[in-house]
Amino acid sequence: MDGDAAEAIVSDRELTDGFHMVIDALKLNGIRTIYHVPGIPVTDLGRMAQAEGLRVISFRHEQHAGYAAAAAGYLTGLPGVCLTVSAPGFLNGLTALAHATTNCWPMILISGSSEREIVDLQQGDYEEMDQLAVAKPLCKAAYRILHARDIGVGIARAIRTALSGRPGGVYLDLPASLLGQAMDAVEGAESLIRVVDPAPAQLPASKAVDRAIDVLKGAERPLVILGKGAAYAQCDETVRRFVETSGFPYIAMSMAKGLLPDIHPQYAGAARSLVLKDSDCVMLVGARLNWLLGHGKGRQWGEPGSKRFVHVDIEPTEMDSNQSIDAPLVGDIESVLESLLERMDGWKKPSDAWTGAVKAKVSANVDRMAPKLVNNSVPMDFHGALGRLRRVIADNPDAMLVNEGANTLDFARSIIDMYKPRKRLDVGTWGVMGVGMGTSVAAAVETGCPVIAVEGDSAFGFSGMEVETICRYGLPVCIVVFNNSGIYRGTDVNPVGEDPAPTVFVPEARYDLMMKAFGGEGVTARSPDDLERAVREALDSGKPTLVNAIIDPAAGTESGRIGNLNPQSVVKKT
Ligand code: ADP
Ligand code: TPW
Ligand code: MG
Repeated sequence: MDGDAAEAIVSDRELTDGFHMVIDALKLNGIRTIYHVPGIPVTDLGRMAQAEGLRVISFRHEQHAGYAAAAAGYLTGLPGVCLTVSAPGFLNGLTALAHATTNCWPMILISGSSEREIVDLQQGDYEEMDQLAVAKPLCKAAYRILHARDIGVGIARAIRTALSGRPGGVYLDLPASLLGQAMDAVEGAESLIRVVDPAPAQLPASKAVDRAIDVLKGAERPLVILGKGAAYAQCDETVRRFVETSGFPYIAMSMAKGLLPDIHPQYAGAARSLVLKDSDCVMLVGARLNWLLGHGKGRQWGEPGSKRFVHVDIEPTEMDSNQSIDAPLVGDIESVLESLLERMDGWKKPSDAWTGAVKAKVSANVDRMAPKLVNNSVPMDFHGALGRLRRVIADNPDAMLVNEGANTLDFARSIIDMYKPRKRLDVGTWGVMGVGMGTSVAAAVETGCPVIAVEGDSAFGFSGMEVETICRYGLPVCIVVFNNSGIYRGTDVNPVGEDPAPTVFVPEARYDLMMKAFGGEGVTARSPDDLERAVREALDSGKPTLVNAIIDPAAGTESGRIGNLNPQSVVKKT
């Protein structure tokens, strides 16, 4: 065939290209939303994705698009997708990818990149960077696709890697030249892969289940700790049946709150110190014995050697990471709990002596807290303000609660009861400030429920510009800024000069005006009554709202409840 004839045949055929194949591959695998910041070389990818029916949420900064994708992964059990431009945009998205991986949430950071030939010879391309190498240590896996015919495989690998086993972040590098590569449309479509069963059930070995049942039967003072892995697993009914059949008291890690309602009779959250110290057997379900649990040792855990541990996790290497595990149960939470339940007919529940002691402690602590939560003091303290938000959530159990800050986080976690699974989204395993607005956007977009974002004023500042994103998409997000004019407190003074102390902000800053600037509602609340009214109005209206809640600048404590982690100087203060 001469050249002209071949060309005629080719041009008669329908062509596709890298842009469209990426979009088709994502859609084929159920991805519906892309969190994004446009620019070279992915501007058209975002536009075309929107034109092809994907929801494209365009942010002001990639970090927040990334946090949105991370939260979307946690909420949906499908990888959240963030799309960024090369080098600086990629780097801005990377913190979120590492955050997703640290939290065991599925996410894919897709970034455009410069030309390989130029990058590899370091010849100074536009936004040149060896992004694959940079991403590798910060995620589960990093892949690069060089040819349009490999897009199907590349996206399939990214999805399966993000979802299977312990979920996590995946980096997918798309050089600019890939996107424009042409391919026969039929061959292109045939090369795409729909990932079948991306998170396969992983059954525990029968011996491991027997061993765990023996340990649990031998326990006199058992305790279950539910972690966010149990919430992520979306087997809520199985978790409930296991907890209720066992009769064990349980506590919930921050984001597992509401997996069973926090008002459940077996919930021992208000007796946390007692159950950690006095239990003789602790069963961890999708929770790691990391810093958040004091590594399973130290005073809060009672006498060394006083406990046996049963650990349910999909990741085998998590076992014994901090404490010797007597009964490792490696598998997915649903399969593991179902296997246990099969052996629990006629289960003998723990003694009244234990469950009664726990309940007594819970009610004593709840009673002690109650009066603090109904105060209407001005200036507001954390208890007065959060007591009202607690009531609002009780009346609106479907609302999503986003929460970050130090005191604002720690108090809200213990004061605000959650009633339904996966409603509480916060700073996660790293304690990252700045997740607030990205997470709020994802919470609204992925669930369609109203969002209340309870934000320290410092925490809010990390992502404050995204209020424009919230207004632009008209999302039902009510941000409550706990404005104590600083990080932890607003009272520090510089002992030697004119500059403000490093932890304080402009006093009583008008965060409410930021929301007004973009067409949303902005309100200042000085009393708990004002605050409650403003948040209820925001929920009723569904309009983007920012409530600037003025909190006593002296009310907080250093680092909230983790001040003990601050290193201490040995030099005496002058
Ligand atoms: P928390 O901070 O709430 O204590 P972590 O993030 O420390 O929770 O722990 C979550 C754990 O859940 C991780 O170790 C992860 O491997 C595990 N996990 C996630 N999904 C599943 C699942 N489907 N089945 C079993 N374990 C899971
Ligand atoms: C990405 C360090 C932990 S908590 C916090 C900072 C800066 C802010 C606390 O002040 P806020 O809350 O939000 O006003 P409150 O109620 O106590 O006054 N950078 C990142 N992550 C973390 N964790 C920090 C800095 C930090
Ligand atoms: Mg503050």
